[in-house]
Amino acid sequence: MTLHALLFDVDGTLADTERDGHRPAFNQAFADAGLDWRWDAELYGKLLAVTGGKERMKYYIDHFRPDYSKPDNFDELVAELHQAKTRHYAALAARGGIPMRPGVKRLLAEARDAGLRLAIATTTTPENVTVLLEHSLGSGTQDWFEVIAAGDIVPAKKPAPDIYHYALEKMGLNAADCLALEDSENGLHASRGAGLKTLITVNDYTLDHDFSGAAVVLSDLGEPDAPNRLLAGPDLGRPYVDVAYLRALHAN
Ligand code: XBP
Ligand code: MG
Repeated sequence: MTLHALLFDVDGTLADTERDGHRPAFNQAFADAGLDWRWDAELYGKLLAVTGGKERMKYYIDHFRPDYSKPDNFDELVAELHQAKTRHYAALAARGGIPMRPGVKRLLAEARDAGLRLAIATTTTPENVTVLLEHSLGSGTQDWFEVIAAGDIVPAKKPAPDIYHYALEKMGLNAADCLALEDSENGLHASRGAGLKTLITVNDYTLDHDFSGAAVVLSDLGEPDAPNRLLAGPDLGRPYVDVAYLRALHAN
């Protein structure tokens, strides 16, 4: 079995986008609309149980705001708030305000050099991905990814496997030929649901998630001068994730 491709999640995996990216963008959209909805970092951790910004807003109202009476055009309001939120997020990302996580840029460049095919499978909105890549990974880097599968392109978001099925189908690859890189339990359910071996790098919001079924759980991808920590899974004897590590993990 040869490793042919890597499928990357975005939020929490390529960059820590949630607490200081998506969250303030939601809050700005709420404030612009004169709503008293305000998501602090702790509440946002609970809201991350639901993927997708529109879905998250509805979950918030249903579970945390019994006092709010929904207008008849609630779905429309949510869609408008989400568009405003996307504009705020894009502006923040365009200022280069959201750095890539350790090892991400190095690994992507090495994978390209090694001839591995690259794709993205995320629940976030496509514009958010392209602006993040352009400004935090580098100009033109969206072309590194042969497929950017994102947002409402599939009817069911993660933890459903649909976005991974979509990306695999577009690439004409079997799950067995690929590895997925994820940061969350919802992401792992999605990738495993599509039959993909999955490498997890945790972040503050996902440290306590249940990662059973992951091929390995790491603190981050690591760098030659900043080794990562192995949290669960096989010790492949390498202090950071490179292409040789990924091939060994895939064959394991
Ligand atoms: C990402 C998400 C998204 C983003 C916001 O999950 O849950 O909802 O928080 O995205 P994953 P939008 O990393 O598992 O893909 O507001 O653009 O929907
Ligand atoms: Mg994620």
